[in-house]
Amino acid sequence: MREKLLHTAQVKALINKVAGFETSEGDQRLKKIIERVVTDVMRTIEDFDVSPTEFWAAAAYLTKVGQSHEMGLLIPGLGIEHFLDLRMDQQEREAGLTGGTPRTIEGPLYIEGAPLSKGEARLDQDPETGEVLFMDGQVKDAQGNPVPGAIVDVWHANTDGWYSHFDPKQTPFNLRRRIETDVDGKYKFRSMLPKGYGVPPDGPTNELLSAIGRHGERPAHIHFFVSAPGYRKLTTQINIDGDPLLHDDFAFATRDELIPAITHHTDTAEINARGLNEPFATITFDFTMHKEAADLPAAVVERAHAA
Ligand code: MBD
Ligand code: FE
Repeated sequence: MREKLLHTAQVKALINKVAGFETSEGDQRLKKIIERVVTDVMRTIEDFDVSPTEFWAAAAYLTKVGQSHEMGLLIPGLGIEHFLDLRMDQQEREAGLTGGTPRTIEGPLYIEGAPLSKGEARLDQDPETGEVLFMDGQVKDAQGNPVPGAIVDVWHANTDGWYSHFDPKQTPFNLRRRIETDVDGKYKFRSMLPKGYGVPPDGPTNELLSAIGRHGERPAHIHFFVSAPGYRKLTTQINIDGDPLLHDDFAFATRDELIPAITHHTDTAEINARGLNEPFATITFDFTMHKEAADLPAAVVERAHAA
């Protein structure tokens, strides 16, 4: 077998210099991370006999991911955003924090500053064809007490699977609202049942997923941030039960506790009572929040949002 260059004194000395170990300047932890990442890239090149042409194709690929603003798609597609969730879950468990509504990934399509209202909201402001959804529930603490004044920040795709702000056909903040829970910790909203999202078919994320035989589709879902003073911010989603991709999400965000029952109402009297002409759906989902405490991983994840 050919000698591994990575094990030679020459390459070890190279990596040592690359990572900045020959100077006392700079951040020590970052040096170790750079050492690891550079070593792992070199190991991959060597073990898989990656040619220079292949390597430069990979560099060009990453450039394209950035230029297409698809880093936020590639990362969940590679399971890394879900892995970050699993790590936070683990750290919480180790600190004795269990139960509560599970977190799941934020995804790349949140926009700050959605209209704020008290108790209830209507999310669909643009005309759409599809099934009307009424969703309601309560924000509670770990003991089951209501949390009034919590902010339920909700966003989801339209009936074609597109998100406002990222879709020139929708008006700003369509299907995005912040709802403050009432004295009983309750929220409710009217909207339209979303369709699942698919990554841009001609983009670099889909290019890689296709090359490894995968798809870039998500089942229909609704995103939430739930926050209240003194509580740990909850980042989560619910899935729309019955979606064929429920357990085949390219972003790995589905969790069993996040698939509430959905009721499709077809009774004429019920339809009329809601002032509608077509069958509609209802979902009830309560959020259970944890009090903030010491020795827990930060519940607020700082990340850049489109604006
Ligand atoms: C989405 O709507 C989403 O939630 C994720 C995680 C990735 C792409 C689109
Ligand atoms: Fe989404």
